[in-house]
Amino acid sequence: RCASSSGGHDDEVSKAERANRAQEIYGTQPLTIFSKIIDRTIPADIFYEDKKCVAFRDVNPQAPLHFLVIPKTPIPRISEVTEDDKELLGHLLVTASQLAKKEGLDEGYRLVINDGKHGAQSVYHLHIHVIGGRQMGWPPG
Ligand code: TR5
Repeated sequence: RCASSSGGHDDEVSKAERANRAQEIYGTQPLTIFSKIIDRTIPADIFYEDKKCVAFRDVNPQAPLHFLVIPKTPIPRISEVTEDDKELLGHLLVTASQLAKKEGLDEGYRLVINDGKHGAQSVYHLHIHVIGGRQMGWPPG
């Protein structure tokens, strides 16, 4: 069982609420754990890297295949992007699509970007979830 094996939905939501509260209190966040993954000070299963982004497997997978595509530059969240980020955002999506293909997700998959409190974002470094390998439901929780 992949989904919610350790703690489940409520844990994820409360983790996200704590992170959101920290962001409200501290404003611009200090670097997150994802920056440490990028610079290899914290281990992660990085399976793709280029000049602008990295991709690694989610430590708490919600499906048989679940990985994250993140920019190297620490943009905190999708609601804070600007016109200047257009090219980078396009690159992240194209990379997600190419990696999904490489990983064999030829029956489809789900891309997710969580933002802020209502989006249940828990790490304030922009990331695209690529989730697949099983039938997804709709609407999401
Ligand atoms: O809830 P949002 O959208 O912010 O997603 C954050 C995601 O990061 C979750 O799916 C977590 O399971 C994932 N995550 C958190 C950590 C982590 C990770 N994926 C890979 N490696 C990780 N390390 C080493 N540390 C984490 N704290």
